[in-house]
Amino acid sequence: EQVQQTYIMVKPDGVQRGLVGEIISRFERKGFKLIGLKLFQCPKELAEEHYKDLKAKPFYPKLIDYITSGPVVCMAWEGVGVVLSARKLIGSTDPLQAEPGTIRGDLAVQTGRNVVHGSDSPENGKRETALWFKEGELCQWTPAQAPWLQE
Ligand code: DAT
Ligand code: MG
Repeated sequence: EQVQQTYIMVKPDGVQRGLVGEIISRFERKGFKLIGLKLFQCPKELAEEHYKDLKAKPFYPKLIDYITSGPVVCMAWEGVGVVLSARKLIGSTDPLQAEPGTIRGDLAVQTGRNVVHGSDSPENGKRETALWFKEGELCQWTPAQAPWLQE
């Protein structure tokens, strides 16, 4: 029942393929609250910090090259249960395994081009939101639809 934050990012392939609006809409229409949004060219150091847990993986260098290859769209979303729910909307890491109806299931074919990132725990949601956004870039606001989403 706790309000959580999650960091969602349209990766460079999603931006290049013109999928930004499509991807934002899926979280927006679900009913989560957008508290941060920007187009951003990610510096290598930030990509390395974001993916530091994967440093030992063979695909890590390619992953860093990919994430820094062009602009990304950074988003922070807030809501009760938003972290796990966003992961479900995104689908499995491998788009060929991702269920139809999910973002990766509908819009991608390869793990190395899986169009979107989502935090995997409430702790990482906070960590990644703070990593990608400065404090003044986040907005606390009350959507007009709030009473129509939750009783
Ligand atoms: P997710 O993005 O679903 O949280 P992850 O945290 O395990 O997945 O990995 C981060 C990203 O690294 C993933 O979105 C794509 C890339 N990746 C993961 N496993 C990979 C693999 N086996 N081969 C190539 N890229 C991989
Ligand atoms: Mg992950």
